[in-house]
Amino acid sequence: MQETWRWFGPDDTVSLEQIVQAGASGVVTALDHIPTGEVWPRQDIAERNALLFSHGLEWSVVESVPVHQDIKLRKGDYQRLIENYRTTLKNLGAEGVTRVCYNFMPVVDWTRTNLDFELDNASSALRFEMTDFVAYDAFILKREGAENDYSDDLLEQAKSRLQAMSTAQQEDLEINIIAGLPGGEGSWDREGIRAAIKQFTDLGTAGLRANLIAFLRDIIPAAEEAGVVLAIHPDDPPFSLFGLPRVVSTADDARYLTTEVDSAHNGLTMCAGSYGARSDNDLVAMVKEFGSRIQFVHLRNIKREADGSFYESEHLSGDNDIVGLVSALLTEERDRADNGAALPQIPMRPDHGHAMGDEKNDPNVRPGYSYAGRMKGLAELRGVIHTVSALSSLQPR
Ligand code: DNO
Repeated sequence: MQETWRWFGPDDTVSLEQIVQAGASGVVTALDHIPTGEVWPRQDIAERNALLFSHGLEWSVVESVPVHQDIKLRKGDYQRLIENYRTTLKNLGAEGVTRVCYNFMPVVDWTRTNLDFELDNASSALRFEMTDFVAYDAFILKREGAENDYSDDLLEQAKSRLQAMSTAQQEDLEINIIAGLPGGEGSWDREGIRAAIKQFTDLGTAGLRANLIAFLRDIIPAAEEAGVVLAIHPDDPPFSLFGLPRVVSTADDARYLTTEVDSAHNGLTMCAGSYGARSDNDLVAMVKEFGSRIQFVHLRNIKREADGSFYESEHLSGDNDIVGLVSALLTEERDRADNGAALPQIPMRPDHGHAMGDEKNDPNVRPGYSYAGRMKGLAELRGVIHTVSALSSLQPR
């Protein structure tokens, strides 16, 4: 696997020199200064590329070229926005940047309720706690119909949780949920998010799924022509939030979108932490099934709880079978090499890391994107990759 590192551009707290020191050879980055929906000019792409290249790094994956909400709704100016998306893919391909991650989550990108969940070893992790989320949705945002989406027990627990929170804690919870996490697409106020949610709940699951397939039919031919592969990122968390439809949460979802638009350029991101937040997603089986369609990997672990809550554990210590997953991915790479693929390696990045040491209380460090925490994760994962490769090369084919 190619070791890569997510970089948020020149104002990231982690420098390109540090990425090189961590041992990664590729960078995962995006042109976040370009508003969602606008074309990424070739010049801007070339500049970012040259900057990485001057450090001996490769721009392995774009994460993300965000998909405008109007494309997800297929309303308003969506045709122009799709044309822009095609042009961006063309420009990326022309500059030699050939892998693009994106998602089709409505309204909110990845979502957590607690960005500073203290672990036993005093480092801090990201956490999604169902009771807190419901407290926000039903009693702070007061979304219409929220009470119908949760059990009476959960609503009771959420009410007591809310009563136990100070005003400052309630404000923090709101910021964590609707103000947007790194790599997301900006933030909402209460009125704005209520209106956006309504549009998508009116559209419903079938409608959103149809819009995803239509979008893929619109852009995959352009990706093929540009020599770019797309890798859709799953919903994080992989279940409905705010009663919103979700269409990239399960193996069934991935199967549907890869078969409906059956092109090698219509690929998947295997985000272990997102798919793995559901116990009914068998990650190893998914790698075996989707094989050559997996174009990008996020390696991360989580500890699940019965009500859907989870926190991000150390890379090797949660509920996901990381050794099994790595082993399945290495087998997939070997198959690609056997089939003559020019670039059999799949880019992976250590996804998220704990905040520890000096970074723990540094407000400039992006939640989940510390240097030390990710480096610890990368080092552990590198050990697994190395060991599994060494042992499996001893096995007869
Ligand atoms: C979180 C990330 C997400 C992801 C986007 C992909 O750390 O996995 O921000 O980049 O959802 O479009």
